[in-house]
Amino acid sequence: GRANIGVVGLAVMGSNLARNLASREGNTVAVFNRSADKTEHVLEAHPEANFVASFSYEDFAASLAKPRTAIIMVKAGRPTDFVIDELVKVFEPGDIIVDGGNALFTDTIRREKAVRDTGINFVGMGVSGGEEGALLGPSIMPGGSDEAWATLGPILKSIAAIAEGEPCVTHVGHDGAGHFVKMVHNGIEYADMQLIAEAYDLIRQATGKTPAEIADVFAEWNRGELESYLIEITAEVLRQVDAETGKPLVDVILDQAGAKGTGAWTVQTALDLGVPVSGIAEATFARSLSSHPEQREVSRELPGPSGTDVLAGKDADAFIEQVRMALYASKIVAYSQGFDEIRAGAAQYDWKIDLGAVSKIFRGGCIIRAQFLNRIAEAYDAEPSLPVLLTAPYFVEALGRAQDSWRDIVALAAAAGIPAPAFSSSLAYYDGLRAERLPAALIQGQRDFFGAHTYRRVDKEGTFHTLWSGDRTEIEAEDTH
Ligand code: NBP
Repeated sequence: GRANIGVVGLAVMGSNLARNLASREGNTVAVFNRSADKTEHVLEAHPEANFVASFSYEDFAASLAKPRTAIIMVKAGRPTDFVIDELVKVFEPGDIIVDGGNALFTDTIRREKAVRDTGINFVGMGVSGGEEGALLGPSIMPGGSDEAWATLGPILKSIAAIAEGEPCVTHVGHDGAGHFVKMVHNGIEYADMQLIAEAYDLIRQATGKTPAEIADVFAEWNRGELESYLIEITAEVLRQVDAETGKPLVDVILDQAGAKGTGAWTVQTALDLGVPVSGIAEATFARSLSSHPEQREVSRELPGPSGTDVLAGKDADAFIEQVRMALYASKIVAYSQGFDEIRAGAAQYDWKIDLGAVSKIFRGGCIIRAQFLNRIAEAYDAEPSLPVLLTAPYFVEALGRAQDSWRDIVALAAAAGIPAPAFSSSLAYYDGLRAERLPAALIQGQRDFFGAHTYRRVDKEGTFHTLWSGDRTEIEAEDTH
């Protein structure tokens, strides 16, 4: 019989997704890979799977029932364009091409437009959860048309992760909305990881506990409000002992963090949208800083704090609890900023994104899966147009509980000379939002001084300019800026 769904690209992600699809009742999965050896390998390794293999794009199209639905899982960028071009040649109007790779959302918007002109549906789909997620149930973020979703939805619901009885997939919005949300998911992931790393570093430096002992701290945290996949794996990593040296593995891993670019995309996009995702930005920059050994080498002798040792005589348990509070508060900020970027992206690109539904599909399958996301879902359920997530009652209460500890920890990190960029920038963001008056007023004055950029006043309507190089009287100006 003909296949009801197809997969192009049988590297790790594609082959696992194809196996996941084939494991569901009623699915026959058409598979195709540019190089035949990968296809043959997949067939040999998984004889039980209900696959129909093809070795050309023509045969692949012929093996699919209409309307044809195919998921592309190839390297993002040029390879994806190449495969789309080939599929467009052999598919027909009404068929559905899905890109499940890590595409930049602006590429997805461009591709969707181009493919739509042929009458074929194009769906950009974020897939999170890595290899294991693809096989056992990822978090899936499809964009594209309502028509495509009608066909695709039931298939995706059958392969997605399940969180509290609900499949971790929702039709995020049109064209590039799915890939946009996947991008921000990755940005939040960067922030969450950096915050955890800062918490570990502070505990280690302040209490002198070993990585294995700190693993116990994280395991304990994972039983409370911080419960999440990232906290769980942090305990695993910290507990790991290097077989070769007998040292904690974390002490033999080179301290230079890599990145594949989605954090940077999230920050670049946020800059364009004017959304202050400072936690994500700091996390991305912290990876960059770590990856410049030549700069770190020449900077090692820079003077550090000259005062007394602020870390001496700390009560370890009390300190750890303060760090936990600081981590929780900073995490609330990071997610609030990420969701703010999604909200702003939706406004800019005309997507109707249900932020509560997005938080729910993050609860399973993906890297940032956590209990915490239920709180976000509740916040948006209660107030769908909530302008700042962290002002939801639950978070206000949590921040109120945490903020004194958060301030202590940021102050202590600064006094001790321990970098905590994500902790401290999150706190600065929080205080920035809270501020009755911001020094932005002074900046407007400076801008007016050197560039006649004008300003508005607190006490009356209109736009004004001071004649700085003249008699310094104020005139009402045309609002041109
Ligand atoms: P890769 O990103 O390593 O891509 C390898 C696949 O791309 C192979 O099937 C290869 O075919 C195919 N390909 C290339 Br390269 N150029 C091609 C072309 N011109 N025409 C046709 N096929 C071409 O695979 P992956 O790690 O499985 O990831 C697949 C996608 O999923 C990527 O976009 C990735 O960013 C995304 N993703 C990955 C993860 C993860 O955890 N790894 C998670 C979420 C999303 P060949 O066998 O003939 O060379």
